[in-house]
Amino acid sequence: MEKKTAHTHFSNQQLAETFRLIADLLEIKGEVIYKVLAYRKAADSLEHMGQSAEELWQENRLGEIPGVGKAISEKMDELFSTGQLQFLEKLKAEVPVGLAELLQVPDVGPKKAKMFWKELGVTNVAELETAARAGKLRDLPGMGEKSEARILAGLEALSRRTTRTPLGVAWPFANEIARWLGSLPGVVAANPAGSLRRMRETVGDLDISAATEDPAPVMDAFIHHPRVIEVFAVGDVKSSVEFDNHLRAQLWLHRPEQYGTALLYATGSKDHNVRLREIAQTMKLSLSDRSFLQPDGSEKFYATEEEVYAVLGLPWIPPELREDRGEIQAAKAGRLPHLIEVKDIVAELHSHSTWSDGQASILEMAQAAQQRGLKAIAITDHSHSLGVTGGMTAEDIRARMAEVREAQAKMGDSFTILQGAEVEIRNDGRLDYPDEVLAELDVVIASLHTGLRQPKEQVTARLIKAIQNPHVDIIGHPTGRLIPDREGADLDMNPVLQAAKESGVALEINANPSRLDLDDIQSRRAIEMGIPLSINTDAHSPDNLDFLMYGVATARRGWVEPQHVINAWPVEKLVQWLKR
Ligand code: DGT
Ligand code: CA
Ligand code: ZN
Repeated sequence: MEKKTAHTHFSNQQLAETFRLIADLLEIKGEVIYKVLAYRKAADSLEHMGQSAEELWQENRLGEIPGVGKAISEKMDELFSTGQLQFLEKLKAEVPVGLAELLQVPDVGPKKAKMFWKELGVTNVAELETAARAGKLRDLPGMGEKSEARILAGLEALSRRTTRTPLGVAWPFANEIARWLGSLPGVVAANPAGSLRRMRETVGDLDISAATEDPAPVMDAFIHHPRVIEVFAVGDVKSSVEFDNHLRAQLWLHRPEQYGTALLYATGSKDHNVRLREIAQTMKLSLSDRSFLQPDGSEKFYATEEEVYAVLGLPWIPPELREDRGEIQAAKAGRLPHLIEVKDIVAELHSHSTWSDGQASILEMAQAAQQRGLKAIAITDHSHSLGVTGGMTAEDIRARMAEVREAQAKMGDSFTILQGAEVEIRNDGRLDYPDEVLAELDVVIASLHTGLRQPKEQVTARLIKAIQNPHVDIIGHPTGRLIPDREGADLDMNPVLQAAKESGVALEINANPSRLDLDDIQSRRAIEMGIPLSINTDAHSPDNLDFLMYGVATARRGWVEPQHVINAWPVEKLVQWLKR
């Protein structure tokens, strides 16, 4: 059978966004909820399936997509065949399309969006902000000054979120694009640069550097990448585009002999580059994005970053340090830190199993950890007061011990399973378990999950009380922030760090890319004070163990070395420390 040809190409991501928009508009309109959910389910399937929906459509196989019934496959058929969707056009005429954005504002659901529209004529986020600032929301039914203030705070959070992308989203994507570039004919190297290579917790846009003798066909391929939806500028050296996930990217192309200088420049940070240029000037050299210009007007090119740094009398500086936070002085003095690496981590000390809200058994978690080269894992299921997670009672902990012992027997002597719990710090600073239960555990993590909005003094005192409990080993994700849109608790960090130092409690760098908590700067302060750190993934499934690289990257940005991190110590030393 002959394959169909599309009038317009749509990536899975674009189709998913179309169906999410339909779902949002229908929900605001007040359509029955099962129809709304059907569109969202189809959007999820499209995003998560490996195959292109367009290819399936060409072969009349849209019906094979899970969650896609007749109504939705007909809509995809119309989109591919005509580039348009009458149903959506009609819907947009009824419900202003800007209202869908309102649902992104924390605290605004479909009912409120509809009310703001019907009562105040608000049709988009900007108009909502104007109305909120003018104090017009507080008098609406079910609203008040407090809810108006929450919406304003939500609008601020949203503006932070829409301008920067979390590293956990950008990193896999940028590396996929760089790998693809690297595979094109004539490309000898391709690397993500910019803030992504420095592993900042969020990135503004992607900067990708590649080396080739023949830039034109590479640029051409780049701007025609199937996921590019807009091209802003095309040149021989630099192009800039937007991808279908709304990440913007610049590609910088240089000849291989200039690649070291080019990659260094594009990696930044700007402040780091400025310092390097100052050093060059003292040597009567001018450092550009491709070369050193000599006083006689000739240019010197370098293929590697090492050579560029060497000209400036410096050793190579790891990208995570390039923030002008003292790295150049340290490099000059030969005092760069020996930064921790993923391979230094020997134990995962924060993980969840089916005994709370994890998806895998204790044995499966242990096996996944061993496959990743680890020598130990602590299973730290939630305690019971965190109701939503199906946390453990004290009796559950005892029952779980049998499963741990069984799993340990299957794993053998070369891998250690530690009994642990992530214990809720209650609103008054007491822990969820009595001391005699805590005493039976190998690893006690104490974490805040609720009451994060308590006033500064109260939440600080609460955390310090937990730190001072002699059974606590680690404070999990200390501030409770979520990237990009939930600020952490309003902690007074100085007394918290002081208490951790005095009690010898470790602070966690939670490696989940939506936490990265402690952050880089707090981690650096902690190690400077001599506080032990622990880098953990907080895995709720075997796959989550792969978050480790993000936690290690945050630690590296905080100048952390292996000796600062308890789970980078040999297992015997770690176990000794846990018994202290
Ligand atoms: P971002 O995208 O906001 O997360 O941060 P970056 O660091 O990726 O910054 P971006 O995208 O504005 O620029 C990419 C790199 O280009 C940056 O890391 C350093 C370099 N760069 C940009 N503008 C300048 C500049 O004015 N002077 C110097 N020396 N370097 C620059
Ligand atoms: Ca950038
Ligand atoms: Zn956890």
